[in-house]
Amino acid sequence: SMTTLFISDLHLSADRPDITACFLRFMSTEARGIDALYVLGDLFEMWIGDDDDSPFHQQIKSAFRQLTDNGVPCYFIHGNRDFLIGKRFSQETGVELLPEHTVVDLYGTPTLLLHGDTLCTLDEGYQRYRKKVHNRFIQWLFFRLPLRYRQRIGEKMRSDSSQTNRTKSQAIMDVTPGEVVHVMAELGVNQMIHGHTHRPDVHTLSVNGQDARRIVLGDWYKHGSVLICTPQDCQLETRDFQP
Ligand code: OKV
Ligand code: MN
Repeated sequence: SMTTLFISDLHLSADRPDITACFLRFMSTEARGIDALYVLGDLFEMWIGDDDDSPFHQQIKSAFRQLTDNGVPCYFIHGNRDFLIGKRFSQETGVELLPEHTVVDLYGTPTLLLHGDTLCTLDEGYQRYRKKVHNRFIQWLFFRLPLRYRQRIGEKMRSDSSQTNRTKSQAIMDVTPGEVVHVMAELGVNQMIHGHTHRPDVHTLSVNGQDARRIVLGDWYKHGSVLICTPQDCQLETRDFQP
């Protein structure tokens, strides 16, 4: 108690039972009895609709249901991979979906929570793609397709994208420093927590002449990664897949 946990970029999939096991252990041990759990996007490697009800998805959903039934509030902000998570997922899990930029009071500090992909403004190709797949009419068309077609489209788009990303520079794929300051100033916060870049770190910066802090969450590719916040401080930690 008096602890809030933040995770992101787990990229859960049936192909990575090691990540899934680490996540399920996290949910049934250290996430129990905390003040709140925030998932800041890319919980799943892909999401093509809440109607994809595989045993794998059922297992993940029941882990959230168990936590929320036990009184731990769980919140989710969409990532660039699982932006189609919707109302049905929320109802089945008890997880509350939050807007893409959300300010919360973190033990007295107004804190902006977001996935982080919107900060990567130099990646113009990605931002153009994002605008298309976030368009409500395009999503309406996509959802009219049978699940199997949507799965096949997802697989194709993922293999095309891994080709594209190999040729993009690290600077383009990281956040734009000016955009960070702009968004924080606009929302009047001096603390921000996000994921997406897979570069866990705590950055200090200046916003309108005030000291500010940007905490970047880590991914779950080689080990689990969690941000532990108490009224005293916030700490980035890792968790071994095979303890
Ligand atoms: C998620 C990413 C695949 C990046 C497609 C309309 C359209 C939604 C979709 C299909 C793909 C999500 C939902 C996936 C993220 C990729 C490839 C790159 C960079 C349409 C609405 F266009 F077909 F009409 N998609 N899936 N990528 O497989 O989960 O984030 S996904
Ligand atoms: Mn991401």
